[in-house]
Amino acid sequence: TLGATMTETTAYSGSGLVLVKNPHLDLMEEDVLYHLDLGTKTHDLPAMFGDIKFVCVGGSPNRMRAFAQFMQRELGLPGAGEDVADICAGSDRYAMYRAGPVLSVSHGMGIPSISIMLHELIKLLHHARCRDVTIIRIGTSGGLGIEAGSVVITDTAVDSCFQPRFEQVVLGDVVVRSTELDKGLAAELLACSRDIPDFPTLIGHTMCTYDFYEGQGRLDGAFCSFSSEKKLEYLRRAYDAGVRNIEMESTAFAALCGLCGLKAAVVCVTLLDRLEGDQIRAPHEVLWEYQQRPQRLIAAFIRKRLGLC
Ligand code: R2B
Ligand code: URA
Repeated sequence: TLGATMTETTAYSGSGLVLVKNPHLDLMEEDVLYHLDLGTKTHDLPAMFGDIKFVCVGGSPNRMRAFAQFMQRELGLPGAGEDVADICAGSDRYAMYRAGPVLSVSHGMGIPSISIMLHELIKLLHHARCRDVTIIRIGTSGGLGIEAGSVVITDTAVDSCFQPRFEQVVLGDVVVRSTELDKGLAAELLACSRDIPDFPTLIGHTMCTYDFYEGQGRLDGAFCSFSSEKKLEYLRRAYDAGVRNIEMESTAFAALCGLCGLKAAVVCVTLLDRLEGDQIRAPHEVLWEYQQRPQRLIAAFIRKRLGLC
């Protein structure tokens, strides 16, 4: 049986530094960021990353490389059009690229994968003494009652019971963490979307699940234990609770970034409307263009923040 429940909430960093709330870290002579193939003794992290102001994370390594190349062009940086180097090339778990003040990192699929990456990324930002970092997850999702290709900016990440919480078992106890995201940042992103008229952008709740198939109410997995009616009843309840899209990382992302005082946002494109089906049938070119949409919005946001437009 599970033990007591604790609740932890979002932190505020007045200094703009990343708050790593772990007393053990200070006692360590060296910190090896194993899955990133980086470390405090092997790399000069302040020199490599000290000036990073924007961190963008997304599931796929190739998409995050494409995003870094796109940002290189958008920011008019030297070397635009050339290849970018994978900073984590020594690890085949995650990929990391940089374009000026922008770091682009892949996180794989699902909460366990993004959690491991975030622990090491947050420590990296701490060791590098980065200040005033904004972190954004750009991803894909299934939409709820909205046109495929719409971009959803998350106001609140909720779990499969539509609650704004991230639960994790620590030493046998359930630790509950808040999944609040930065409201000001979400509003700023929505304002940027007004200058990109070619696709709809909206603010809504994002539901985060532990599975793509049964966990998201799909009928087309290898197993399914419910009827089509039950599925639609669940998805409509989610819609009525304010959920506009479904993905697999947002609660952990919001909770871990919130705990260390990082200003965080989640911006995902929807690949289909889950009230209309389960399978993703759009052609590759269409899906490829959909995946550009969050990237275009974030590029506009970063350019605006840097005073480039
Ligand atoms: C969105 O897309 C992936 C599943 O296809 C998952 O990582 C997510 O959150
Ligand atoms: N990613 C998800 O998690 N769900 C979808 O339906 C599409 C992409």
